[in-house]
Amino acid sequence: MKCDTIAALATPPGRGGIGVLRISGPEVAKIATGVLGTLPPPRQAVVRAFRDADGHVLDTGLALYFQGPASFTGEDVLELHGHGGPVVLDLVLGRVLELGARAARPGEFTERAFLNGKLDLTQAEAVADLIDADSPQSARAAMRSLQGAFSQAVQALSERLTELRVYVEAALDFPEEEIDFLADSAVAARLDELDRALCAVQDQAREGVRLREGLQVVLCGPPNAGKSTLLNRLSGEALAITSPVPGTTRDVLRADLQLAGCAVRLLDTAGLRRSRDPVEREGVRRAEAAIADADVVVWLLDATCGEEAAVAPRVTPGAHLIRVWNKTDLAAPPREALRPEDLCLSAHTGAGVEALVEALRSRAVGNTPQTGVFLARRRHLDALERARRALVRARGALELGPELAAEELRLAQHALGEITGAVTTEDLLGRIFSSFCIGK
Ligand SMILES: Nc1nc2c(ncn2[C@@H]2O[C@H](COP(=O)(O)OP(=O)(O)O)[C@@H](O)[C@H]2O)c(=O)[nH]1
Ligand SMILES: [Mg+2]
Repeated sequence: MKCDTIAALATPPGRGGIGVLRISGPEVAKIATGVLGTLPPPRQAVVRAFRDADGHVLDTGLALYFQGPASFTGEDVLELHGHGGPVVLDLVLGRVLELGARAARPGEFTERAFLNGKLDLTQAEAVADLIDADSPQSARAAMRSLQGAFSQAVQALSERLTELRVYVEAALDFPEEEIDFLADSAVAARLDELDRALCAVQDQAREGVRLREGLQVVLCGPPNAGKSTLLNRLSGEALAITSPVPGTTRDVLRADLQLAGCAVRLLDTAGLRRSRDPVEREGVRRAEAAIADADVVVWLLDATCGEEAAVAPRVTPGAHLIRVWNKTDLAAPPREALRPEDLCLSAHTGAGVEALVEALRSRAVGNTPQTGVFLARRRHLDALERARRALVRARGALELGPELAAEELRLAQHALGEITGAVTTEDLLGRIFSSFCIGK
């Protein structure tokens, strides 16, 4: 039920010059009359006394009424700007709740704005990202998303997909005459063009995620290669347990570092090997998931063992792989396995680590986005990737028949719809809005 009235403090708790209480929903006019005596004229700031049930003045301040749908949430909204003291604000909030409002959940105002069509999902997320932005760059990128840059890019892809679907589905409806035009290279060419456009948006979104989360660097490799020792060396702290016993690390460990002012998120993972131990197997599964999400994968090999034991990590296209031989204080890497681009170091003594830091730093600097990037989230990357895979499958299906191609194109469009919220599930909305602060 979305038709009740919600209220919350929109300013942070604690003392301040002013504190703003926000109320949204069908009961706003009744509540305004109860607190202020009369309903203020819409969109005009008026000075009023805020009164309790007995008519005693709790506070005086500005009242601002927005009549739905011309408001942030699309519903009737009242803002009460009082003095910013926790007790006095609490008294006014108590009065508002007494008049029929209920306390809002985190993000509920923005959720209503989304449900009432005031914002799409990427814009709603951008509201939270703008509030959370920790650099001028990320604030600007969040603002671009909020103004709809990301939504428009996704929308444009979706429209081109629609045109293509119309074309392909026509072949379904008129099988005799139209079957040829599927084999026709025009459809294939348009699919390729769309694929390129999708890749471009994917690149921008990837940069946007990096801006939000930092460059994601995953340390992986066989058990005992020295991954945890390297994490500790790079972070300058004994974060991870290291030991000669293979399979020590099971959980993914995280260290957030700054390299030349660029945020880097370093992840240490369980060694990649087959195991019967269910806990270790789960560790390997998590390692593989981290690798799939990485911007840079550092594949660490043990110079004392050679390459035979090593399972190559499966790196996603667009990510960067750096192969590193560790324990070079004990042995030189096997000559037949050493490639010219490999790095050699000792996590134990620190020799050669600077070259790896430099490689990561140049990657992080090279990836610092320019203007024009919109802030994006992993969920967007995931949806873009699913759309892309469906397009690739559609391309392969063209020769097999329009039914298969049409279905893949439908799936691609569905994935794009998840980004802007054209297609949503309760679960997804719950996850997104619960991460907001209360009052937003
Ligand atoms: N001599 C030497 N030993 C190392 C080096 N790096 C790691 N080790 C040792 O190798 C063992 C396994 O290291 P660990 O970091 O736990 O490996 P992980 O399983 O890849 O995380 C530990 O006993 C470490 O002290 C190195 O560069 N040189
Ligand atoms: Mg380890």
